[in-house]
Amino acid sequence: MNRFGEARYLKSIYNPMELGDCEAEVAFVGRSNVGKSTVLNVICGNKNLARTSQTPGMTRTINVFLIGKNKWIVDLPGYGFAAGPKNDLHKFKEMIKGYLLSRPTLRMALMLVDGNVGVTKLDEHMAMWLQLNNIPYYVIVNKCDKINSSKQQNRRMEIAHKLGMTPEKLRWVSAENGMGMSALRNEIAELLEL
Ligand SMILES: Nc1nc2c(ncn2[C@@H]2O[C@H](COP(=O)(O)OP(=O)(O)OP(=O)(O)O)[C@@H](O)[C@H]2O)c(=O)[nH]1
Ligand SMILES: [Mg+2]
Repeated sequence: MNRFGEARYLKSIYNPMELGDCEAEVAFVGRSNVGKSTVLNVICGNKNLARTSQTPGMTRTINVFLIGKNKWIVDLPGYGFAAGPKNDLHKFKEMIKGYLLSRPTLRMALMLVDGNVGVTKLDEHMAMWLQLNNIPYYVIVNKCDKINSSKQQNRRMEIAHKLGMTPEKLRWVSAENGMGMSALRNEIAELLEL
């Protein structure tokens, strides 16, 4: 049975140390505007759950969504957002890393990459940092609807290569047309033991 429909907003936190405990959690990480909040909404079948925007820098706190008694899906601010006060960049970075390093219940970081933009330096750094810190992660390529079908094969190889993984390991999705979403939903259900 699909329990994502019952997901609801729980809280927004600035300081990861104040998050409190849960039973199990997964978290969306990735560049600003890559579609983290949108994918979360599609997974839960509720487009009003997390706030999304065409402009980067929408999510500015650690936002927690609750499923069941005590399982979380966490939406993080994006990295690499350069507009706004310079201090914000540093603040977001600290928030994201502080969160990722302090959660023993984190089952998987769901790292989104923009299929149309490809892998940026910041994405490479994040993947390396996750590896260095032994944080398990999936790479999910979003916005696949924007990739010309003739370019898909090359893009796949290129993204995999830059992140040092085999192409088969990439998850290929689109929040726009729903591609890959039910498979991803099933994987998250398994990770959280829903
Ligand atoms: N074409 C297309 N657009 C998408 C897709 N997923 C998200 N978007 C759009 O991308 C924009 C950014 O989406 P958000 O979900 O707000 O991105 P985010 O990663 O949460 O951004 P921050 O909160 O700023 O870090 C919105 O205009 C979405 O509608 C997709 O699969 N395809
Ligand atoms: Mg967001």
